[in-house]
Amino acid sequence: MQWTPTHGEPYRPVPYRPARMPAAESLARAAELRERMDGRRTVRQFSPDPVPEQVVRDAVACAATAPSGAHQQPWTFILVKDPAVRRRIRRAAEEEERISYDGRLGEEWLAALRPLGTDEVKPHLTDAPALIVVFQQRYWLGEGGERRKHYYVDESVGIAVGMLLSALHLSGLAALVHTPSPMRFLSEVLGRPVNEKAFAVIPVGYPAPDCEVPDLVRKSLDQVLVEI
Ligand code: IYR
Repeated sequence: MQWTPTHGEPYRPVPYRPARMPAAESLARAAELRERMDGRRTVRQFSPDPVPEQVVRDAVACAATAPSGAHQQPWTFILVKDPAVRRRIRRAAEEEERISYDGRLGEEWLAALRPLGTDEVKPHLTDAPALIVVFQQRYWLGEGGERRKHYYVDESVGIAVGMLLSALHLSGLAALVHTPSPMRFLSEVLGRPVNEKAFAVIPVGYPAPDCEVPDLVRKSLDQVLVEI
């Protein structure tokens, strides 16, 4: 059934009866998933090798199953493969990032980034074979220009991006959440409508053969989970 925005009309309840997974299987799956997810790393050095495009489309389809405020699904994913467009994005991002790293971020922020060693040079934007540029739809825009506010847009799009990163990783692809700031140039380069605001640029591909990642340590479960 084709989705159309609802406005006050109640949904019709339909049965939801997924077969209950036996506990033993649940435990085994959870443990395996935990280990696989722990193997995910943010990658900044990409191989230019192409990726199976349908894997990326399927990962976006997974992301688009995310829950959202009032089921408004306030997201658009732009898959950029065209090298010329990726070069334009890189040029514009590096211009903004240069200003940011030259001081716009402020000393405290720059100090927080120093351990990662990031700077204004962003080769991943042109090395990775694909970019997924995620836009949030701040409001719904009808064809006649009518507007309807969207709710919990940051939360909804954040959840969708988390699901996207999980799907990409579990399908064997590496990714980076890149947030050039300010991101307005992305709307211009990609010709997006006024109701959409760029949220993140996600290069997708395989790690370069000489890829390195920082030896960072994750917080333990004890540190992040409080059980009451
Ligand atoms: N957007 C900049 C700066 C940056 C900010 C944070 I917070 C990071 O975790 C990493 C980078 C950049 O992409 O370099």
